[in-house]
Amino acid sequence: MSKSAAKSTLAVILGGGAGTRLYPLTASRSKPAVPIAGKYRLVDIPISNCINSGINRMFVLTQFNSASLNKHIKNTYHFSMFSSAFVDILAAEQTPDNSGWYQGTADAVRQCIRHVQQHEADYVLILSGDQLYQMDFQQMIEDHVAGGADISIATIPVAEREAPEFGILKADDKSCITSFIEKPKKEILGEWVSDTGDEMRNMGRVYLASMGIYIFNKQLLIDLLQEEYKDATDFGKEIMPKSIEKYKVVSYQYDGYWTDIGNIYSFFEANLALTQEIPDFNLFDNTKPVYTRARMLPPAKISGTTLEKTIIAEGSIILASRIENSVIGIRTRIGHGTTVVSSYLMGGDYFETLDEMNHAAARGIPKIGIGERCYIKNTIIDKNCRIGNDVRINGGHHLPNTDHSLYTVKDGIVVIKKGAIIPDGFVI
Ligand code: ADQ
Ligand code: ADP
Repeated sequence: MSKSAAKSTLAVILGGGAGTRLYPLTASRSKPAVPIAGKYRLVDIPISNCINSGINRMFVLTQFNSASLNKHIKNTYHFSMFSSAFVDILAAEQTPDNSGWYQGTADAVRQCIRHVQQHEADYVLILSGDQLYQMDFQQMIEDHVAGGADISIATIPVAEREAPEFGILKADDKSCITSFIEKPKKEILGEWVSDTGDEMRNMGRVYLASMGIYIFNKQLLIDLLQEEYKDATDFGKEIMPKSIEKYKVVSYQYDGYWTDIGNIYSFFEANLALTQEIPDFNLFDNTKPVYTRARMLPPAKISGTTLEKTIIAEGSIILASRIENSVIGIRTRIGHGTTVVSSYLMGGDYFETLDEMNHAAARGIPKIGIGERCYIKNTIIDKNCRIGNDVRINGGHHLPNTDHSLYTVKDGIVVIKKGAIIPDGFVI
């Protein structure tokens, strides 16, 4: 039964709304294409979870189909011509009379529902595109089917500090959801405490939060979006609170590692957390690989560098003095005498040739990568940046939020914009 339930499921990955929370990383690419963990893209996480759960038909909904997203999906996920597997990007068609696209998650799924309709399936799994986790959806689908649910919501116990950022719900002893509130105010949280088990209670995690991961019976989803709630724009704000009154909506509690990476701060933290000795998110798990594009890059080359809790992706050439608590992405070049602390360097899309480097140098433009004797801390450096020599970027809460042409500062994290040219001696 399990295999056929997963086989009878279509996944819809919500690739991002207006994309302001991850700005400037989304200034020139769609959110699913944002690079994470040195060599992957955001969209690789939900896609890998689906593939590892036996779900191999996926739609990625995005506001715009950037060249990098298209290329990444095309070059990464090619399935056998004899299988029905696919990953299709559905980009919003913004027309002068259809400005409503940005309205929300339900609206986005409604606009692609004809594509869902065309495929044979009993269930639709709806996923967010900006979360880091490794979850077996097969188990969730099995429970959904066995329990005769109309809708299932994956839930996770969270603490008081985080609860106002999520949909919070209560369920009865059969896991049927009895009440749901989207992003409750701190003052009313008291009414929303659940019995999440001893272990969770000891950590203060007594609120059951929606992970924004939903299973719908396919026909019900179509009916809800096209008829019953045809004006609803959001799952969390409208469809879920309304549906629990009429349908069997079930909570599927998940206790593994799961984190939202939808804003610069959480994105930064989740990347750096990968450098811990035993990270919560395990890239080294044989049974749940994270897939990405196979690039055929040379191994990283490192000389004279002291490395502490650092991930270095392939194709990098590192001469730095010291790197700690950092993620160094593909094709990163770092010059002599440079120190990098608590930073995520996304790396480069290509290697510059010697001719190109000399040509740039003649015009006073630094090479792609980080120059010599720099100090970089609490910083994200987007792809293809050219950081000169003796540059000092010292991120931290002492810096106010700003948006400069070369970088932004958000919550103490400096983000150097894609392709930025930072001249010698520049200080942030
Ligand atoms: P949020 O994450 O705040 O809460 P939302 O901003 O609607 O909800 O985004 C959900 C996902 O859909 C994100 O990945 C987002 O990028 C994407 N998305 C939003 N609008 C989109 C659009 N028009 N087109 C394509 N993708 C779009 C939701 C739930 C809460 C739950 C949290 C868990 O509403 O109940 O607790 O997720 O993170
Ligand atoms: P990734 O390794 O991140 O998946 P790709 O290998 O797809 O990225 O390359 C990223 C982009 O860089 C591609 O669109 C590629 O055409 C582009 N690119 C390659 N060489 C150069 C170059 N010399 N100048 C500018 N862009 C280049």
